[in-house]
Amino acid sequence: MRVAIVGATGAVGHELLKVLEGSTLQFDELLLYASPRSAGSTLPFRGQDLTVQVTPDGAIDADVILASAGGSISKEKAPAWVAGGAVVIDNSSAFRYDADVPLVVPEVNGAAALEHKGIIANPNCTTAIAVVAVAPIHRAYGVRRMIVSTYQATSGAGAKGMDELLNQTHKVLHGQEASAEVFAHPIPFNVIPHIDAFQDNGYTKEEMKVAWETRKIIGDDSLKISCTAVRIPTLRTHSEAITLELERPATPDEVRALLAEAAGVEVRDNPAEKLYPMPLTASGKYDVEVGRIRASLVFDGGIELFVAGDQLLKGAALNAVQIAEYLQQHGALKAKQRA
Ligand code: A2P
Ligand code: 11C
Repeated sequence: MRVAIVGATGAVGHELLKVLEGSTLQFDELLLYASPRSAGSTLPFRGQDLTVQVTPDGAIDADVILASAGGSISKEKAPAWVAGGAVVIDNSSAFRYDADVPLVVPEVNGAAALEHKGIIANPNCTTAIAVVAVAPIHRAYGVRRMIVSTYQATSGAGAKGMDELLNQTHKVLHGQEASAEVFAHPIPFNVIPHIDAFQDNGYTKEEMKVAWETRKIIGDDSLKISCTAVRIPTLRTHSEAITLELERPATPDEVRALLAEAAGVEVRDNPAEKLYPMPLTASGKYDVEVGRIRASLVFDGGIELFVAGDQLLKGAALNAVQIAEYLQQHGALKAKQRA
């Protein structure tokens, strides 16, 4: 079994290597690809230095390809990878809304991955982190409306986003003016309510992704969702305040008990002990932290909560590897015959 990472040198690529190190996925060989800029460089994996190769134009001789080099690379190259016999788990938004491409968070709709036609899409990080907490509530109480406000880390814009936060903060602390290249405005000591392109309806694409993708993963087109997505000066964890209107009333204790049993969730909810989700505690963690669970003052019987999840892990690399693990556990990952 051969696994390939396309975009191995990026922020998500690095996390893919780390998650694969500890993964239960059985494979014999790992191939690393990036742009010509990185060709020949090496990355450590299980005690070896693996050489990064230029991403080829055509097929890659791998059984699973974890793609994280951006939407345009995936759009251009994934059809050839699939034609070459690989299953592509794509971290970009290139195929997420295609009817024949499953969009998968294994804890929520893992079985959808088994229906793939070659490509399985990994959701937008903001969506993946939210649905881990919201899907169990939806199953038990029926979510009717969902209002989300996000606090998104710079890693959402890749390694260059994290670099911009660190470099520009250093500049500000040394009395220099901060400029912005990756983000729309300087990010140090700021919050920016603008992630991805503005749409005709006044929402950004990031905000619409949360609505489109949550509906597809949860499998309920009637779910009403609105989101305000905001970039904040943190490194790698996205936090989200979520308000839920429910079909059947729930109490905070019931939701706490439900989420304590939910896969991929760590309930961190004891305000008296100053215990709640935060980037500082959620970064580097596989589980999504959920807390501040309380009765909604707006929707009778509804619930308000706060989540924090590592954008590079559950929001990207971890979820992608979990999809591959799910396929293998269900006998749906076969190594190609090689001479
Ligand atoms: P490279 O490091 O060689 O530029 P991030 O999301 O952190 O910015 O990472 C993007 C990833 O996508 C990197 O691994 C980057 O490689 C890779 N990448 C960027 N452009 C291309 C390309 N044209 N072909 C293949 N990989 C690319
Ligand atoms: C951000 N959520 O925080 C974005 C990054 O659709 O995969 C991920 C974009 C995507 O900037």
